[in-house]
Amino acid sequence: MIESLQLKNRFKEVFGVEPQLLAKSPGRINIIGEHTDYNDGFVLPTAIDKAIYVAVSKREDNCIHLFAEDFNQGFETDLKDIKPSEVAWANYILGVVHQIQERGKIISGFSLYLDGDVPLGAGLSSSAAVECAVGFALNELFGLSFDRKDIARIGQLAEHTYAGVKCGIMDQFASVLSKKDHVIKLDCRSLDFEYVPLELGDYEIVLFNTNVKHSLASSAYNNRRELCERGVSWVGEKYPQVRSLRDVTLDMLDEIVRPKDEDTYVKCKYVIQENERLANACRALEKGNIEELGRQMFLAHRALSSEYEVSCDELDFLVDYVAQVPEVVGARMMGGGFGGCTINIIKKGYGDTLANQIAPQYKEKFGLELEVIFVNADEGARIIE
Ligand code: GAF
Repeated sequence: MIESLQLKNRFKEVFGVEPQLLAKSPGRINIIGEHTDYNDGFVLPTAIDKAIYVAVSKREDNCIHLFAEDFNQGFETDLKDIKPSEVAWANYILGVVHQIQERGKIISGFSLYLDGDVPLGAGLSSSAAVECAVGFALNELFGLSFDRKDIARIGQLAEHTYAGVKCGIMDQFASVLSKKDHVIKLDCRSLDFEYVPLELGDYEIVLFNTNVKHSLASSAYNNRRELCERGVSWVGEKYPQVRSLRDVTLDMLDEIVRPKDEDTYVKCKYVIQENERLANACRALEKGNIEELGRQMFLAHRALSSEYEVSCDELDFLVDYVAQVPEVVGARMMGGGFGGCTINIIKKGYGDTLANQIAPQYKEKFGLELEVIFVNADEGARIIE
């Protein structure tokens, strides 16, 4: 957690004035339902108690002055000249400003300071947290009257246009709409959702960070999305009511997609079955059957690895390892894939012992440090003061 006083002091040091407003928006975890969001499917995420913090104040002119603590770097531009930049971190903010302008809202210049404790590149959606913290803060600062769903959508489109990742809505939605100690069962087609209590009994969630950051992750992500869309367009030629994989059955895939292309078939099938696993997992969670919830997570991992092919050796090693450990009931890779964290459902208090057991073997095999991260399900974006 980052203290308000620290944010205010740093803002003043960097920009020479007091901030008018402090806001935060968290990173997220997802229990199950991966790569389903951009296919109009279901997801089961929640925000975590690690967030991106922003401090902002209006300026007298039309300039934007930004400063990112993690990079110890500033960035300046004019509101009349908002375009993608070479400075990667600034794009998440510029993309949000661009989306606000696209919606015909007038804002003046501002200074914005950014800090946070969401580990970067760990698959905990620090980028969505930046977009949502910025969207949330500017909405309040300039009285733009966006609701929380608008802010999530603005963040998602910023990611599409300024970061080049054609992501779904899950990460931004979780960052702004989560409720403490609950997960969100989100229908990514209608954006209807319900809060499901995250009651794990004798178990708790522990993340293992592979510390792998795959440079091809965004192109592979966009490729998976294209394969899904291709499958939908083939099925749609015969069944015009079909708009997304949400409307596609396994029979339709067998009939139409499989004869055309096996790889597209396997990817589409994964998505349909992942929605089924999520439904099973949700029922199990609601009944307090944590063993069954965990079993669905292991199944999901296997499919993500061998069918959707978005895992990597490091993630597979960690999931295979814990699958042999009686204190672990479920584990899988989490998020877009190719690195980041595994999410594990572990007997309370056993996370550190297990991490200490795995870390030396992990280091020996991959030359990387294994990091253990404890998280709690927290509420979404908020104004701090
Ligand atoms: C990334 C994306 F940003 C999400 O929209 C989602 O598709 C996820 O990968 C995979 O489930 O986090």
